Amino acid sequence: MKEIRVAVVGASGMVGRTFLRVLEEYNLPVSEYVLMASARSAGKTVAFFDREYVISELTEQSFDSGFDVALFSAGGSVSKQFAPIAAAKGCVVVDNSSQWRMEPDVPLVVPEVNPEALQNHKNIIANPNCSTIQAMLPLKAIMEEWGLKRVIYSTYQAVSGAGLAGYKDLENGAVSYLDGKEQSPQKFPHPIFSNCLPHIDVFLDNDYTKEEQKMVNETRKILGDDRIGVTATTVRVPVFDGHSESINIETHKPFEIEDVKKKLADFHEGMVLVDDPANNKYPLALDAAGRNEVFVGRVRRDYSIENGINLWCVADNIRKGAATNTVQIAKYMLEHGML
Ligand code: 3JM
Repeated sequence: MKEIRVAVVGASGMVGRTFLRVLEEYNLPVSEYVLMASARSAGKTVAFFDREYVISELTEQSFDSGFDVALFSAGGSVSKQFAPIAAAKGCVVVDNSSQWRMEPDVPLVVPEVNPEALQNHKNIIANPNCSTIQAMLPLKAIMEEWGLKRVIYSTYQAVSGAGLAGYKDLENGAVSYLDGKEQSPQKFPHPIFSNCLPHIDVFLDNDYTKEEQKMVNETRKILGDDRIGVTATTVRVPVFDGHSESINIETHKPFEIEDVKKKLADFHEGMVLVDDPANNKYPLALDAAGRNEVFVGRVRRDYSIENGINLWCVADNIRKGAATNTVQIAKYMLEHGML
């Protein structure tokens, strides 16, 4: 396999730091890594593989030296400005933000689910929202056998999804609360410790949050069927790492619940069935933290409708929900001669 030149854009943020850990683990054939960030973080050094790397400032000239792929996680506005510049220089951008996801010529990819979408692109590939990514594995597995009519998501999302500032609000909030003081959140609109906030990203005109709308739109695009009914309630909970989701599913065809469990267990090595309620075994955020797989369990029939399933799905939102999925896209493209 050829050796590639890789840029990491947003190397100092929560997802960017995890890019570095995942890249070390995957150890792709790379001739050179260049780490980039905004002027604020430029000049900082970070440990990566066996040495210290200096983060360089992202500018309009950053991609002139020729890169095969750039992994972006520096927010929507940076992606909006710089992804087209990199793409025009022949660099494939795999972007973590919501900026390009719903553009028709931008593939939105979970490699275990829809790698075929990578066939046609204009050098920008989008990484889906963290909450969407993890749900795609069980939904695709079920869709293959029984078809999907309707999906209802209820999420329990970690503060790491709001970056380092989200972490701080939970840490400081816990200390204040246990000291009997008022919490003074900087990132979230309300105290997050001992609380649940049914508010992630901004509110839209239809009274959904943007996070909820992303889950609806992205699910249909990735699974390639706009007729699937999808709705979501997304909630921030006082958990540091790992998103948990209750997923209620209505299939087109009847099923045996044991067949559903078997299908989920056998679908892909990227998904692990943890479903042994008699021994208190089910997916947990603390167990998923630091892991690259998606965990599913609590698989059971929804007796309120004819073909209904309930399940519980957990993943590390910064790994599979962001960094791992992005690196897996790059790896897939490299291995299939697309870079
Ligand atoms: C998850 O600053 C930004 O543009 C980031 C906002 C953001 C997004 C997004 O909309 O790209 C924060 C956390 C996401 C996401 O993955 O959709």
